[in-house]
Amino acid sequence: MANYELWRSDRQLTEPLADGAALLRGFASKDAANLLDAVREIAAIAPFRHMTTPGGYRMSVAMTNCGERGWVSDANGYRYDAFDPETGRRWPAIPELFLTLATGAAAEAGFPNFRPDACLINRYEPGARLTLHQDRNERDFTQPIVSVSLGLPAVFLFGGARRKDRPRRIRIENGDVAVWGGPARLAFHGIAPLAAGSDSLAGEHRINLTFRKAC
Ligand SMILES: O=C(O)CCC(=O)C(=O)O
Ligand SMILES: [Mn+2]
Repeated sequence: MANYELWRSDRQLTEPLADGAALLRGFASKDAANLLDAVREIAAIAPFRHMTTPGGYRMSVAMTNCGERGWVSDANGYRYDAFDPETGRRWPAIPELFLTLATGAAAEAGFPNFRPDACLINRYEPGARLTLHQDRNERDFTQPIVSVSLGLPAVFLFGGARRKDRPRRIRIENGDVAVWGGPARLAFHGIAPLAAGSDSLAGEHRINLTFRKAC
């Protein structure tokens, strides 16, 4: 761990994105294989599915969840639910490795009291995208968002508090972790259409873990 800290601080891999937001380059790199194994175990219980927006569109990103609450979208709206609507069962628990990573990244970015109870798992295939949006279905906006990238690289769009604020385009890779909270908690963000590629661990996918305190 000490070497790892040194390696990170040596290369100054924390990139500020905005007041309250930072990109921790490579923060999850050493855990990537174990994180992806855990994602496979979760998906065996709560399968990836393409949810529908309240407006009736099929989302291009496939999703599942772990945690006390899971983020879901359907004709009734966006919300957090303790039960997986596909299986009728509770979502799998958040693995210890996920919690250690998420709370460690939050602390590194200046949020030492992060207590996530929800982890949305996004799976992108080439062409899949997430349009600019705010994460605002949570109750407590004093808690940050921690977002972990695994597998294929992507272009992260990070804007401001208004939809019309032009977003920065930032290339993010396997192991990068973005954290936003405080004055940046409601920043608009998204993912540009994923480019085709092949990753040694995740194949033709990008996997994203988004940790939140939902309730
Ligand atoms: O895939 C990402 O990096 C972003 C995911 C996201 O913004 C979300 O799930 O709300
Ligand atoms: Mn989001």
